Amino acid sequence: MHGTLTDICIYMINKLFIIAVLFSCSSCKQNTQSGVSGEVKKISVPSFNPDSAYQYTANQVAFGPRVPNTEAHRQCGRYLAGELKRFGATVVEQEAILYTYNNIALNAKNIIGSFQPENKDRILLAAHWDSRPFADHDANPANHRTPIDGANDGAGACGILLEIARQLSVQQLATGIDILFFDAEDWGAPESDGLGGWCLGSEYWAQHPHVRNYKARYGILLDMASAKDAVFYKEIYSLYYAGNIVKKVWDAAQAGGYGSYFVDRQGGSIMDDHIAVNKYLKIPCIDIIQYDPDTDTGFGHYWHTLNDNMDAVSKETQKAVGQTLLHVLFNEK
Ligand code: AHN
Ligand code: ZN
Repeated sequence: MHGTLTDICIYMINKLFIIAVLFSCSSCKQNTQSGVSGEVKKISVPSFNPDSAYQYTANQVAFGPRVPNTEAHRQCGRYLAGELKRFGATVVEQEAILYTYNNIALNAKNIIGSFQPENKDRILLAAHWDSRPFADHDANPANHRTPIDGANDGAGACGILLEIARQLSVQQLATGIDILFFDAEDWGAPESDGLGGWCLGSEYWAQHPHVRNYKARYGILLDMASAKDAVFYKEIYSLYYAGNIVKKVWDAAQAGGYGSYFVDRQGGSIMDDHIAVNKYLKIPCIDIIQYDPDTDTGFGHYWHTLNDNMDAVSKETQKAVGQTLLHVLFNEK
């Protein structure tokens, strides 16, 4: 095929073009992909800003514990919906009265921000926005009925997703994105009262999605994804329902230099908001959730204690998770 001077020149020009593309952007991370025709396609992954994510986290915590039926909860709900709108999403506030394990009626609200709502091809990103009404794992039993800040367990994951929403207001994707803030995840029964009562908002949404016949390629749930030195093990239900998505996300983390956060180990099986999405809607959905092998529960030491405050949140972890999500989304075809 080669041999003539013209052939060699074209070959050289092609090579120089590829080299030029590879080195053309220093401020953003770029990958290249060769299409079937041999042309080089640029993929630029935006840079996740952890200062923004941290600020969105702090703003939620500043309302006070976001326990359903409280003023802080109502105010934070308004804040989250307002931010999604500010970033150009179409917002649905899905209200429902949901009953706790001990039969308290909660005025719950799932908040859904949709980018390109008309696009049938979608990806779902989710986190719970409520915080736990009782610090039942606090070292001091006097705190066992005190509501928690839920800086990690709630606000941090929503902060990461708000920063993703901001990025989507700057740079559109080919895929439609739904950012779903589930309510009433964390009113599960304290161990002394028996089990159950978790994930009420996601159970409701998965059985009454905000649009008829809702479908997405896949879903990614974040929960406790912001703590200092957090490590993410591969959660067992996620592997069972959506092993290929676990692989996609863990590979993206590796490629972005965040392999020390996303380790190639199996974690626990966690009852969380991804279960209803898999079970009722059959949308393969994973849970990115911190696993701590050094605690009895497998959750971080701050879990369901009064120490789950802003001091437990790390910008580095938020960057690792947020950048990995952007890497996944912006490499989708
Ligand atoms: C259980 O403890 C059964 N699930 C944990 C779900 C959870 C609580 N995520 C955050 N807080
Ligand atoms: Zn919790």
